[in-house]
Amino acid sequence: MTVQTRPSVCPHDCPSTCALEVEVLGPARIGAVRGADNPYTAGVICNKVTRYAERIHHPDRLTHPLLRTGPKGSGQFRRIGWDEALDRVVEGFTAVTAEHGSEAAWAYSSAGTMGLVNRDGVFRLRHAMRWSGRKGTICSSIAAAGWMAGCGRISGTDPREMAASDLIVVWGGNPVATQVNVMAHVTRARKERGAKLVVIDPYRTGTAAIADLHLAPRPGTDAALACAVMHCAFRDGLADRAYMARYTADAETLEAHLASRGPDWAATITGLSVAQIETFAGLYNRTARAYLRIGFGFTRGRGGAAAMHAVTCLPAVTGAWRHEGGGALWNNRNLYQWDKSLIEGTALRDPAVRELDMSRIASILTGDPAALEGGPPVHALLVQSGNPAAVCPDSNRVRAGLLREDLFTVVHEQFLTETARHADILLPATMFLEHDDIYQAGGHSHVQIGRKLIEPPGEAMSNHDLVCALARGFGLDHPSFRMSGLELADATLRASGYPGAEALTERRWVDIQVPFERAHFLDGFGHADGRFRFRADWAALGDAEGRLPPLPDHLPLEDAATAERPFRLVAAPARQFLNSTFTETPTALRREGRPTLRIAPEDCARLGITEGEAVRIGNARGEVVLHAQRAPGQQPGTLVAEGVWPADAYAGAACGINVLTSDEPALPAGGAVFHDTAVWLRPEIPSDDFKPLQLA
Ligand SMILES: Nc1nc2c(c(=O)[nH]1)N[C@H]1C(S)=C(S)[C@@H](COP(=O)(O)OP(=O)(O)OC[C@H]3O[C@@H](n4cnc5c(=O)[nH]c(N)nc54)[C@H](O)[C@@H]3O)O[C@H]1N2
Ligand SMILES: Nc1nc2c(c(=O)[nH]1)N[C@H]1C(S)=C(S)[C@@H](COP(=O)(O)OP(=O)(O)OC[C@H]3O[C@@H](n4cnc5c(=O)[nH]c(N)nc54)[C@H](O)[C@@H]3O)O[C@H]1N2
Ligand code: SF4
Ligand SMILES: [Mo]
Repeated sequence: MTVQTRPSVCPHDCPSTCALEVEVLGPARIGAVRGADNPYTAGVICNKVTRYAERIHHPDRLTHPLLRTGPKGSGQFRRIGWDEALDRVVEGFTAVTAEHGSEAAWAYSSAGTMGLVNRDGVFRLRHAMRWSGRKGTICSSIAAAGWMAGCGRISGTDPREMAASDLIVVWGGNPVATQVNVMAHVTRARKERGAKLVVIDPYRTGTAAIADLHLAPRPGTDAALACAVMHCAFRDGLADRAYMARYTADAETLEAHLASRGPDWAATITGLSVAQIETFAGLYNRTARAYLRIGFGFTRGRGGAAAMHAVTCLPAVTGAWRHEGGGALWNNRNLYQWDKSLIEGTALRDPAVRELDMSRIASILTGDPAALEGGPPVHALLVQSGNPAAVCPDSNRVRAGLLREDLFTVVHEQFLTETARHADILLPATMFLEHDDIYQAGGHSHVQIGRKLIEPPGEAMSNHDLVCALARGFGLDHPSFRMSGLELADATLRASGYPGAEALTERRWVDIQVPFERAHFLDGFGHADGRFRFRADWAALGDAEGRLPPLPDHLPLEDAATAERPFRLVAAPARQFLNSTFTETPTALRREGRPTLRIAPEDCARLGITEGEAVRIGNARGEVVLHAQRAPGQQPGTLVAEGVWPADAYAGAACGINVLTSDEPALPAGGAVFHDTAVWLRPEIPSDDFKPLQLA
């Protein structure tokens, strides 16, 4: 047997977008996957993808189109041919739009693949058909608004510069689980320079466990911590006044505003001690080469954008942006200069057609007029590259919507996910090694190409090919519908000023990192006046009512703990899963074990909860049963459940963790508040007269 090693790119929704080396064992078989020698990937990838053979050659892959035969959601289907499947989809959508108008059809697409051709191609189909659009809020809209408020452009310090940092602060992210190769760069800085690692996370994550300092604030209180750190900088003469005068606006206003927001004030809000806050403030404010590696987690709350803005103010006060290894990175998306007009069919778009907020699919499918923006109910749904039944907030209501008899649902998937179970027509999708695509990366600065390396199983079809086939069925004509995925990739690369597909295949990646001055905003921030804004213009970012605080501050916007629901739940990512992806692979399931609830030792003691015991948590939206895990390192009152497990992994009722989360849109412009949930907790004792336990 000859083993060839071929280049590829990880397509998953992860900031690392790793460059890969894939063992190809035959026309339709792969072996091990390794990290490539790309300057950022540096040979390190997560073990989810190392063992990708388990996922791509999984016996449960969908291989043929299926037609529902049992009741909705039963998962009972029979095999049909592609021609019949496409005819039925076209007929179903045509009937709905003839009766209810084109906006009654909705293409819900998500980020199962991050390849531009296969992720975004469905946009041109929906533009051409005038179906309702999809506001892409599920992941990053809160964080993006918060970053934009201060910096005005979404990019930051090259992550490779961590090698030159003396302090790395991982704020509200858990890279050991969620983007492991960050840790390779952190480890190097620690070894070579003795850099310190600080982690700010409500629980002792894998990253926090190896940090020099772990601060575990109450969830949703990061803005208060950030304010106190800045207060100390002004108080201790460590604010860089020359830098602020040159690069920022409203520094005096900020200083005056922060005078009353010191460590005592922040300690009350965050639950941290004054000493912890002073230690961190001293470390941050006194280190020139201080790198903030900012995660998404702390922004997944109602006040998340304000928290992000507050954190981004730190290097603008200390002037850390001026130094190599200093500054901050959340995401690099604005570095890329894509011309996606061909992929997205931009010219076909009618801006008058409504865009529905994907994070609110629960309210949308159950007919909430505000969520429907005053338009018609959704009667035809195409889901591609997403599993909203599991990953979206308020999943009992998502499920109720998917069970509607007057909803025609088409799902394009690789597996029989919870969403796929609710399909009327279920179509099999390829995986990344079975089609061509191009990729950008949020966590670094490389444009990459992933070529088709093996044949798909059965009749699985790529997103691109499905979009083109449906376009033909609807009688649409646009040049992009006649191009292959590779041709579309090539045309898009060239139109964007990057090497064409063949040249990029040869080179493997193009590093588009900008010069130091630009990456560090030393040639100006992204706003018209080039200045960092301590005073955020939230109205311009969509907060019409002005509920977010213009200056960095703690505003209690969260789903606050009450006497009835005294705990705050963080629904964090699991290391072996990627959202709901990989929950089908045996090794991931075995390593994760079962859905657990991390409970502070003090709470375990007070409530008499023992390790491994079944506990039930709930609120007005739903209830879930998990197994207790005694978890030192988090504050009493904080609960953490890792992973979007399949519903049937939870003991008792078939419902997952997102039955508890709310689909209330975050300020200023929407976004899901996954880590902002108040719940009650009780031991799982099957008795009707059991009352929720409360904190003393
Ligand atoms: N293994 C694995 N990797 C993944 C994913 C996965 O599910 N599993 N998901 C992928 C996706 S889509 C994304 S967007 C990224 C996200 O990756 P991250 O940026 O790491 O963000 P989150 O995944 O939301 O959560 C990270 C951490 O935020 C913490 N957190 C929650 N609330 C707060 C708070 O109020 N304050 C602070 N300081 N911290 C808080 C959580 O406890 C958690 O440890 O990861 C990607 N990579
Ligand atoms: N409780 C809780 N919920 C969360 C989060 C959290 O932290 N806590 N994180 C949220 C975040 S950050 C995000 S981004 C969302 C992600 O939500 P989703 O984007 O829905 O992510 P996944 O659950 O990974 O589902 C992606 C699906 O796409 C399929 N897929 C992959 N590639 C392809 C392809 O090429 N074609 C087709 N047709 N299908 C494909 C996969 O099989 C998988 O079922 O989840 C959110 N949900
Ligand atoms: S770390 Fe992220 S990008 Fe890298 S292989 Fe794993 S999932 Fe893919
Ligand atoms: Mo995400």
